[in-house]
Amino acid sequence: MELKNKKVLVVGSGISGIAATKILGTNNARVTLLDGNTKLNKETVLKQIPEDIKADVIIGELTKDEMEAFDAVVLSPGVPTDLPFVNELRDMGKPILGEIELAYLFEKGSVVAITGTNGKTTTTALTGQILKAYNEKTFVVGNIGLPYTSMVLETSKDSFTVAEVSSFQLETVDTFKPKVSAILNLSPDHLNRHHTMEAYVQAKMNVTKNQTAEDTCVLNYEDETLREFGKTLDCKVVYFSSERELENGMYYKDEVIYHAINGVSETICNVNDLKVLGKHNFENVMAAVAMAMAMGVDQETIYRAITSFVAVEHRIEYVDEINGVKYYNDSKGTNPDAAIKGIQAMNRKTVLIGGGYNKDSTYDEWIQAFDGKVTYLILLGQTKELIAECAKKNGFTNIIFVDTLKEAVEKAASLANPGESVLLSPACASWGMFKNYEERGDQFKEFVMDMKK
Ligand code: UMA
Repeated sequence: MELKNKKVLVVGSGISGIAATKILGTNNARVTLLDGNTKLNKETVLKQIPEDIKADVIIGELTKDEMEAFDAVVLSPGVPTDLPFVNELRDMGKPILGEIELAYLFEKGSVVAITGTNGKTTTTALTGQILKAYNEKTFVVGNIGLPYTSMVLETSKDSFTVAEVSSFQLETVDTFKPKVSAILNLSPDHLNRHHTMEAYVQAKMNVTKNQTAEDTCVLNYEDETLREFGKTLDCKVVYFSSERELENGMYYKDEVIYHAINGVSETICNVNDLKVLGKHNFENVMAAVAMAMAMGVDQETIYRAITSFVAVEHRIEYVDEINGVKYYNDSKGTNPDAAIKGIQAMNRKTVLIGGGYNKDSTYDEWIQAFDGKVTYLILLGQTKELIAECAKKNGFTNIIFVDTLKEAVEKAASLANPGESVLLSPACASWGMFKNYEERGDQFKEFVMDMKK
């Protein structure tokens, strides 16, 4: 798509929208940056755009005439694709691109794209670490927190881009064609945005949309939908399993990760050599190794990279021990499935802090995973009543409501006995109370550390 001198509307002035504005401006498109949050100040938004880039900023809504003037529209991931004004723009025949698709128009190297409900960030970081050890020109971008458009101009024929791609971002891909993709797992998430599980799964599957015979897709064999989906793909498929031996692919058995070809297995590593814990992390490692192999990385480089990899921030992250109580930050536990992994990783009695933004999730399985381990559930945010109701229904009644995260940490500290843990693993997004899960996790760590002073 030729963007020079085209009038492009960018929707959303978060990190994606600003990065998209910059790349469009650099390529001589005429950009209008729109943000629907009327609390924003136009001048503050303008300040984030470099002076040499000419862009208009509109806060609020567009008129029909304003809409007519655009040649194309770029949506930030957080902007629902079925908003009335987006539908109107689509009906007017305007091409609607996501920020990932926009970046891909400038991609010169090979792309590895990772999606799934949980484990994306860890797997992306790990795959990035392996590929970087093999090829210095490796960029790690996307949902992990660095917009793809902010790096893509640095790509070259021999570079690798490892992109974490969310269902939001995959809704709007068109020509995006990763050389290697992975779908790690599927469980209900973001249903307020996608409305149905089918639509959510379809968005995730879009990662393979343009892959052909020379490309590879890595899939979790233990997810029935993904197992069946693999059979329908034109590209090469590599499965991984943490439950059974595979004839072909990666599998985990008796503390060892293997790679099998036609029934002949070779050892990749013993999981005791890894610095990450839990079966869900072994799955992430298997997926990362499979992707690295598909990118041509040798086993020695893979082994060195996976055994030196440490867990990513905000994912079951150990904070400190105060008065015999261990504090863990799992702010990245933004849906029930992820939060279940958080509880499963605890090996002591735990005071759990949960609740946040309502994504229309159901919490029964999460509560059932408490399994006698959770002593108290401290709840905050929009979902607190909803979760409390669900907990009571499932027989868990040690519930405390708080208004702020600070209050939650103080309350947790007063309830946890020496030898126990306090875990922030909310099972909900942070939005509404925090900018993002990183801010929530950072504040949690700060409040914990304050108690040491
Ligand atoms: N906005 C509108 N109209 C709307 C919705 C939002 O104008 O209808 C505006 C908001 O007022 C705000 C801006 O859009 O000013 C925010 O845009 P955004 O929500 O797309 O956020 P960004 O800061 O651009 O960050 C996005 C991703 N955010 C979301 O998908 C919600 C980040 O993923 C990602 O790291 C970043 O792009 C870089 O690619 C975060 C996330 O929470 C981590 N992702 C979800 C998840 O992991 O579960 C999908």
